[in-house]
Amino acid sequence: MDLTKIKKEIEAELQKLKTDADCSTFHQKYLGKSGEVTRLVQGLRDIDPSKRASVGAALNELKKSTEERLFSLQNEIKDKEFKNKLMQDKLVDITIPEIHKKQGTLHPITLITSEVEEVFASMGFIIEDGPEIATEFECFESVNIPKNHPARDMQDTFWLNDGRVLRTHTSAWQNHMMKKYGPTFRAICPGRCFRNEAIDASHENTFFQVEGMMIGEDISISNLVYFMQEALTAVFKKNIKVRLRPSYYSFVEPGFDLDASCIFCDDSRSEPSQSDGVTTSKGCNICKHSTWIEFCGCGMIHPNVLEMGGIDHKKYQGFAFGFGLTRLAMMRYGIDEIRLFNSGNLEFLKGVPQ
Ligand code: FA5
Repeated sequence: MDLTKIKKEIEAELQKLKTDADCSTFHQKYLGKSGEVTRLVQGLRDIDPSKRASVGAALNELKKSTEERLFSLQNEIKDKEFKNKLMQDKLVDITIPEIHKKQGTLHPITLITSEVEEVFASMGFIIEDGPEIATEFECFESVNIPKNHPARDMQDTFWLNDGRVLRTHTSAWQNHMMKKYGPTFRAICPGRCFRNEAIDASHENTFFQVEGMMIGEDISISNLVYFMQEALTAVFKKNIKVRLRPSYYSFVEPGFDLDASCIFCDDSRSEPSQSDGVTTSKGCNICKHSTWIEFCGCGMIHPNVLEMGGIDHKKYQGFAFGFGLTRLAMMRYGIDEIRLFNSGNLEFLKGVPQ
């Protein structure tokens, strides 16, 4: 088995990858079920037992490094392809003179929304769009927050004269999605939300969220953990771990806060380290040296909420989550001031990588 030769061949092939389709062909050729590296690993049983351990270790290393290189190259390529597609999209008004077209950039919320939609759509989620004005039933009662329930105080609300509200969360669209799609579906609903809150560097009165729901038979929290981990890994192009902490939201039972492993931390610093006799603490300033960042609320949909959506809670279960899309954009593009998003500041907009 000539490992040096195959290593060289793999390296040369990796250099040639230009499109997402090239990456898939490469994966099939080397790492797929009957790929060359896979066959070498399978062939280990036929080699001299005295050499098996060392060859096995070298092969595993080759497989792992090839997978990692491919994963990061494929993400880079996909990113480029996606951005090219966005820039060519019909969203651009072709009647605008050429000179203006070149000056424009996409708003970070537009970019992050498209990215999140693309990731969830690739995992089979329907993309829903709910209205920014909701009835009191949609925003509160349908998600198990009756009148006078203390949970209403957590979301300071803008009321309209006709008794409707500017939705305080995208959960206001949960009831509609259940009635529209019935007892088995998965969907996300991104959109603008409003809360009558004091504004500071991380709180706006107008911000974006994404609601996610998956309902069916035998759905559990493991499904939620899997999808969130996959989605965050794809958005941040880095392996992200997630963990759950018990929390309270009246529309889920049990309810959790989901933390993501800190995207800003150098992975090698996930434990305290020592150099020149000085111990430095783990993590970074952004995760307050915990290596975790609080990401979203989630849980198993409360039986009352399923019933109000016309779904038999004894037969079907589901999870729901809701995360701050504006806050995600802040993390993704390294923006530390939320007020910039609605400021109309062109310098800020031009600075966001397209
Ligand atoms: C909710 O709004 C729940 N509807 C989320 C949910 C859905 C829980 C489904 C369980 C199941 P919360 O109030 O924590 O939860 O808001 C969710 C996210 O919205 C926050 O984590 C934060 O990222 C974002 N957010 C909330 N208020 C603001 C604000 N004033 N400015 C910017 N982002 C905000």
